[in-house]
Formats: sequence, C-alpha cells, structure tokens
Amino acid sequence: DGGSVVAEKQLQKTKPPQMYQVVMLNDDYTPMEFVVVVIQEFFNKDKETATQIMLKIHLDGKGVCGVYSKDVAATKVHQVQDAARQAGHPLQCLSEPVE
Ligand code: TYC
Repeated sequence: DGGSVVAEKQLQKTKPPQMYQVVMLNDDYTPMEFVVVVIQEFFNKDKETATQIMLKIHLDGKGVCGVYSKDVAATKVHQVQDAARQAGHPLQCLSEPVE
C-alpha cells in the first residue's frame, strides 16, 4: 500500500555517513623515516605506499593518509599526535570532512 511505498523510499533515501580524511602536515624537523613508520603503523600502508605519501606531504605541504568514519578518523589523529609527542617531534595531523 501507499504507506509501505513511503517507508521504502525513506529507507532508500538514507545517505551514507559523512567520511573524514586524515591529513598530515609537513614540518622542517620530523624525520622522514618517522613519518613513514607512522603512516605504515596507523594507516595500514606498506612501506612503498607510506614513502610515496610522506614524499607528497614533504613536497606539497600536506597529504591525505586515509579516509574513515568520523570517530575512526579522530582516533587516527590522536594516535599520530601521541606517537609524535612521545618521540619529541612536531608532526601535525588533522581530520576534515571529504568534499
Ligand atoms: N620535511 C621533513 C624533513 O625534511 C619530513 C616530513 C615529511 C615531515 C612529512 C613531516 O608530515 C611530514 N625531515
């Protein structure tokens, strides 16, 4: 009946959740190898991919390490910030909505 058509349309209208990209920023002090290890560990990249992302950040000033749901992206940012602080490096990381 009409009610179930409306219910069906409402179900189909449900949007996927907003995704967030985790962006890493360049600086003059954090060692390249540290950035590569962080990208491998927290963003599940192999060494070659992590190296390419690190070099992109180094050359362009910033780069996307991965795209996640809001809460997972926030966790990645905290993991990077904690690792950088513990190692005494100024590495900065943030998350922002995609689009
Ligand atoms: N620019 C740093 C250097 O020359 C390397 C670096 C790359 C730092 C990426 C941060 O997000 C970064 N040692």
